[in-house]
Amino acid sequence: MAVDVLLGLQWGDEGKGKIVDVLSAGYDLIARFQGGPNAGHTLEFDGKKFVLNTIPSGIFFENTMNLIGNGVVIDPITLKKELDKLKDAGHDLLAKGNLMIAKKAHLILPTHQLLDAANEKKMGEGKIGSTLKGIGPTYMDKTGRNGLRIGDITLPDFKERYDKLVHKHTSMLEALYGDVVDFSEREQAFFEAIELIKQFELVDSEHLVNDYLKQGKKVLAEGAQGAMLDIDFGSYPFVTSSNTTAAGACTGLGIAPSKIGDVIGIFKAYCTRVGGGPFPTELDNELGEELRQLGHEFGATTGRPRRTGWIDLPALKYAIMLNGVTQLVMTKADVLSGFEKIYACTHYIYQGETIDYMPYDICTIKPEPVLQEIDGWHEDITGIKELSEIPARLQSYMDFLEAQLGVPVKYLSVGPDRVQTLVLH
Ligand code: 2SA
Ligand code: GDP
Ligand code: MG
Repeated sequence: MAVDVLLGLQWGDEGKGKIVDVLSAGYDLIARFQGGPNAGHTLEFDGKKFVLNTIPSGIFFENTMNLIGNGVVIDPITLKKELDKLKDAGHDLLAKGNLMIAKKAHLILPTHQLLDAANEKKMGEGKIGSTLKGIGPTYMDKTGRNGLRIGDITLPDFKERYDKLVHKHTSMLEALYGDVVDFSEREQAFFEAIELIKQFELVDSEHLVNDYLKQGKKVLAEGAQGAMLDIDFGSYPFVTSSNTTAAGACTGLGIAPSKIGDVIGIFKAYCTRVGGGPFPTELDNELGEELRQLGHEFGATTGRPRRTGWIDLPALKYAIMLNGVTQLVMTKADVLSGFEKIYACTHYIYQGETIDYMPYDICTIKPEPVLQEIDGWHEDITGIKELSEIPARLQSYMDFLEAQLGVPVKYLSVGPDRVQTLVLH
């Protein structure tokens, strides 16, 4: 058995949460492998809507286990809020026993968030546009070999270890920024949340996942953010601090590359980005605003307006290559219904040359998109159930994309609800 990986191919928010939920019934284990509560994965079914930040999107299926993997960074306060909210909605994960947490996952401390905010403030105009959830500083402590991990919470000297790291953070904040705001309330909430986390099964995720595979069980690794936000290959430095690409599933769960099966890449029929950084096909105009309103393009975690633009094929091809994508999922095609013409960026004009790949530096030298005009479709597709109902012009848009990208579009999503999904192949 192999681990299938599902991830975003753009700048995040492609609809990963929705699609993981759709696929979950066919898997025994759903495992988040990177990122943290910067993620907002939205699921809708039976008239209800849930936004998950740290918890995997497979929790609504009776026979599916869920794992927060070692590559994830966990803010106990946010995790407790997520768990409490789910419990209020009738989904008590502790009672159900369908969530496990990797001992090697790192902890986000209240002071990591203070550092995140202070760093962003210092950068001013050139800021990353972080979600301010403490992601960057936590991964810095992980790679700097200072971090605290979930497994540490059961150690008798956890409080001393915590105090030592907090002392380091407050000294940094004082030295760099002069003062440290009071975080005693958050600290109290942190330790309360730790008590709740202790009640969950804390596991060695590498053994757990490999044992699942040995037993012939099906595992789906759930990515967060998107390929263009990858720490190594994204639009650096406007990226997140983890490997959002398929390689991150290996390190973030403890599985060998030879154990990866299908790689399911998700993209929107257009493109969005939230936060700072380059966005070659951005529509910073009325049309972009129309797309934002029609697609409800606002951050699922922060509520920030997402920037919108046309689909970017050089960026998508790059993401498909990096991830070894074997199946594509196109979401939000319904949002484009009614546009007379839509556009796809097939090439960039970069330093006077026409190129069809992602160049090294798109931050200081902006690629100009070369756009191909495509006839739009007018039909409302949100209720379609049969392949025969797909409008001809939408079908030719998908045929065009498949030809350009060289990978089949296996699923088409035509609305936010679980049932608004068509299997194409
Ligand atoms: P961070 O917080 O340090 O990881 O931010 C670094 C960059 O990564 C971007 N980022 C995201 N982009 C899209 N969606 C994300 N999740 C939320 C959502 C975002 C929100 O689902 O809508 O609510 O604003 C996400 N998380 C991180 C971020 O914007 C920075 O550009
Ligand atoms: P994720 O981070 O990739 O899980 O995506 P988000 O949840 O941040 O953002 C995707 C948004 O689009 C959510 O509000 C989803 O409910 C919604 N969504 C997902 N698929 C579709 C679709 O096919 N059509 C429409 N209209 N909305 C969708
Ligand atoms: Mg999201």
